Amino acid sequence: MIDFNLRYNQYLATFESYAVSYVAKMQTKPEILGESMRYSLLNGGKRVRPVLALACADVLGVPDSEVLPFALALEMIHTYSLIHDDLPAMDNDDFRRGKPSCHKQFGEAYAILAGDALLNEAYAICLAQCGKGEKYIQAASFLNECAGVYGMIAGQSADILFTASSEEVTEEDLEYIYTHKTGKLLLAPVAIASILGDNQSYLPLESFGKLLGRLFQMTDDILDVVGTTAQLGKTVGKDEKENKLTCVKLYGLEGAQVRADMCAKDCLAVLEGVDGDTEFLKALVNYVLKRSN
Ligand code: GRG
Repeated sequence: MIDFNLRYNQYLATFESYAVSYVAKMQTKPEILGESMRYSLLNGGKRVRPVLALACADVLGVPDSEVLPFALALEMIHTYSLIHDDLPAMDNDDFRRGKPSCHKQFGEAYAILAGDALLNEAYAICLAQCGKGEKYIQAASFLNECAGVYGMIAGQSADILFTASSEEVTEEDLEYIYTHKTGKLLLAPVAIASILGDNQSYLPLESFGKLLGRLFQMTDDILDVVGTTAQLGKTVGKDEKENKLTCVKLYGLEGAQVRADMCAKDCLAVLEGVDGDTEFLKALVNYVLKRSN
């Protein structure tokens, strides 16, 4: 039996040292640009997406060195989205990962620029991989699709549109937000690992990534109700206050919890179709289901 925490921390340490050494080499003028990027990127997130990328790569026998650049690009995109989401014009949160959010630390203008710069740097990292061959181009394109107009940004736009909407909201609307806002960036690490592994187990891994993204957002919605600011490092209870479309709003707390349990079971079931040792991924499903931050 694997020691889940030990393995998670090993993947995390591998990613962290790669990310730290990459950003240490960045020389920006003015310095505050690099400082604000590093502040948010190296600010102690859970690193679920890079851990997923490394874990899926392990299952498929893809070396860390192949997947790490994409994992870093992905985490940079995730970080930019959090910086922009925290801005007053969006979700307006003063705290992120237990610390002042980027705009509270550096001001709104620098926070916008730190987000923009992280997004650009993410694609610079991907472009540098593309010369290695077709599958690297495919991996970079996949990430771009997940993050962009037909991915996370579409999901965030829908989330804003449905917040405090006087229109009747449906299960389909919620599904759209889940799939795009959160789901795409959790699908990306899983699918990219498979692409880099010459599409091994692509279909079951794709289903796994989609279901895990759904589960992740369900537990996020639930934690906004049952979690504490100290645990989560951000303000809680905002979804209800702002009348956001969440699974708790649609199904009630108990209904949301039952659906999260069902979704976790579906994640485990699709992993049966993956060739290789998926014990860590199964334990990761349980971690996402039971997470407290
Ligand atoms: C601004 C284009 C744009 C998009 C913003 C990320 C996002 C989209 C909104 C933030 C709010 C939210 C609930 C997003 C869903 C994804 C999510 C659960 C993000 C938090 O991810 P974690 O828990 O954060 O992995 P850490 O801090 O651990 O990295």
